Amino acid sequence: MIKQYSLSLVMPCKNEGKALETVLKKLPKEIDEVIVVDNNSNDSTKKVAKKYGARIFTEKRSDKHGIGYGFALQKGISQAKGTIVVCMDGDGSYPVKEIPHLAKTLIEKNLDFISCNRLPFKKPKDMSSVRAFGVKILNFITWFLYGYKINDSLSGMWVFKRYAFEEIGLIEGGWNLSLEIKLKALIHPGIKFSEHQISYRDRIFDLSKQSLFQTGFEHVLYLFKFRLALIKANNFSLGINYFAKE
Ligand SMILES: Nc1nc2c(ncn2[C@@H]2O[C@H](COP(=O)(O)OP(=O)(O)OP(=O)(O)O)[C@@H](O)[C@H]2O)c(=O)[nH]1
Ligand SMILES: [Mg+2]
Repeated sequence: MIKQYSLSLVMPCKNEGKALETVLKKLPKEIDEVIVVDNNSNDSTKKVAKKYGARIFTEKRSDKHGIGYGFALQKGISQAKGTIVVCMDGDGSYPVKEIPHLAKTLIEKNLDFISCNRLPFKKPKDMSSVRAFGVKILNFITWFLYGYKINDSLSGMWVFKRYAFEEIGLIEGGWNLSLEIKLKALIHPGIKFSEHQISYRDRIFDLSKQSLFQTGFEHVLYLFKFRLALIKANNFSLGINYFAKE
């Protein structure tokens, strides 16, 4: 609880047992509930989540590549009871201890949505150079197509007021949800969006299962498709006049 706002932390988890324990051990007292959305994990994910009193949900849907990241987040956020919702990976790469400060910033600056910016990195090993370059390309395409300057279009950590989620409506089931949630929050005239710097480190356990090039390609395609959909919906007001919203 911060001021009169309750806090829910939502984490999609697929085989993150070891990493999840390190996150839940450091949980700040201000967090009122933790939601873990599991997807057929065959490790200790559920056991660990239960040990720390998290609410556990199962989401079996996945996209054509077998990724259920977006579906898991949709499920988790829709079940959250907090007036402020925080989403992040359950792999220990995002800073759980920075949540109270981010939530305070959201409240005090009267914002609706904070996307947590990982760049620039303190140490080069915090993110591979291929991935960091990919993020910069996506940032550029976002600016080019939508007119918004964003530092980290692929951040997987967001802090937002629950009603913002109800306002924007999410549909992406795979990795594109990360772009979708930021774009929809950015372009929504009633949502005050901002980016805030966080510390970030590469995942601490297990090798990444991410297929960088396939995911990157899907992201580029998504950015173009979503822009086209806006044009078709006659949303021409969105253009290069709209620089960083804050
Ligand atoms: N429930 C569920 N969670 C998933 C699924 N795919 C990924 N996740 C979780 O979503 C979060 C983000 O996935 P990551 O594998 O960390 O993706 P990434 O951060 O791009 O890549 P690395 O951290 O380098 O592996 C993690 O907590 C995963 O466990 C899925 O299909 N279902
Ligand atoms: Mg990760």
